[in-house]
Amino acid sequence: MSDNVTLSLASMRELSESILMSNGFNQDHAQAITDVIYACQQDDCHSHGLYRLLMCVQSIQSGRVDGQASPEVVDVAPSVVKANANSGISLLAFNAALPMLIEKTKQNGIAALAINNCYHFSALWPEVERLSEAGLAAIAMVPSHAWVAPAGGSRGTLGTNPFAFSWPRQGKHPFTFDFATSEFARGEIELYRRAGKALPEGVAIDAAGHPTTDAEAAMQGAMLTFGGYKGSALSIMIELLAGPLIDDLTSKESMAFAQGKPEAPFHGEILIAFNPDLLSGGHTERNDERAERLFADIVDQGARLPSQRRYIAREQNIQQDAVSIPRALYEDILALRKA
Ligand code: NDP
Ligand code: PYC
Repeated sequence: MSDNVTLSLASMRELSESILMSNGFNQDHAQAITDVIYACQQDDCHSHGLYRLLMCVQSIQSGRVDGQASPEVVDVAPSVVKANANSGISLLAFNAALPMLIEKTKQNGIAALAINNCYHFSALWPEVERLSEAGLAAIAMVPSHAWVAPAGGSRGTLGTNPFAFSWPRQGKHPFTFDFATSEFARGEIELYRRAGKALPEGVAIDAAGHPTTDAEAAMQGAMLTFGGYKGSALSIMIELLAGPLIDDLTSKESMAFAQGKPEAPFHGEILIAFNPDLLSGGHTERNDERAERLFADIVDQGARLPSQRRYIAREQNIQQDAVSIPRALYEDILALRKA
């Protein structure tokens, strides 16, 4: 028997929605969550694809995530939208606020969306990619849980704090990147632990503060930021912009709020969108060409653009109408289905 299971794209969607709904998410939440899990799995982003069904179900089973929550969107100012997720998973709040964020950005050149009171488990690239599909550049940031030591420190204070950026391109997929500011995302370490694989050096320290390549010891100890003090400073910026700036929790506060329960982190999210047309004074065409020359210069020397791997995986998986996941994960997911 193969160690992997192959699913058609339609059966992946059906599996995700049915697992979520059988555990108490209403159809709107199940669809919003599935859209992002599906997009990640389709692009072979394994740490935030079907694997995340485990976290979503654990979160609702812990009794605090509201699977029926209706988000409220508030028009705060010409360039500011706030969305209260009301203790639901963040994604429905994002979907509800997206049209207003796009509209404000188109009118004013720049606009921000603060999502508050959300449980957050997802990759950020699907969100910034949607803003670029509307012709905008965008960034997005969230804290998580205090698993990551600041550079020079020895205990978790910062989250894995992802940062995503997207730039629209005429007739092409956007230029998008999205990464944790820790050397590895937590989800990636969990996948190493599940596979019984050693981590590379420089990813984590154990509970005694010693470097470790053992995924379990890393989870008991602290993860490290990427790029030493530089990643550490970016991570602190994300704590501030997606925490106190928008009246929401830091990673440390979010971890305390969870009280040790295996839930998705509870906090806020900030997105900022930019309208190239207004900011370039109406000269988007010539500036798009300059951006394309920049991308071409990178690719010409054999380097790859972020998301290039993802777009290739997307094309292949759509063509084959199939994604592949480890059998052990598939069985864990099936075990989540409630009668
Ligand atoms: P990765 O290290 O896998 O990849 C990060 C980015 O770098 C991707 O855009 C990737 O493009 C690009 N990239 C990778 N290798 C290269 C290369 N050689 N040249 C150019 N670009 C490259 O990401 P992480 O593991 O840090 O994060 C994975 C996901 O986890 C993210 O989507 C993030 O949002 C999510 N996350 C979510 C959190 C949350 O709290 N919600 C917390 C932390 C992470 P490509 O995809 O094409 O390889
Ligand atoms: O992979 O670090 C992570 C993560 C935290 C919350 C969701 N994903």
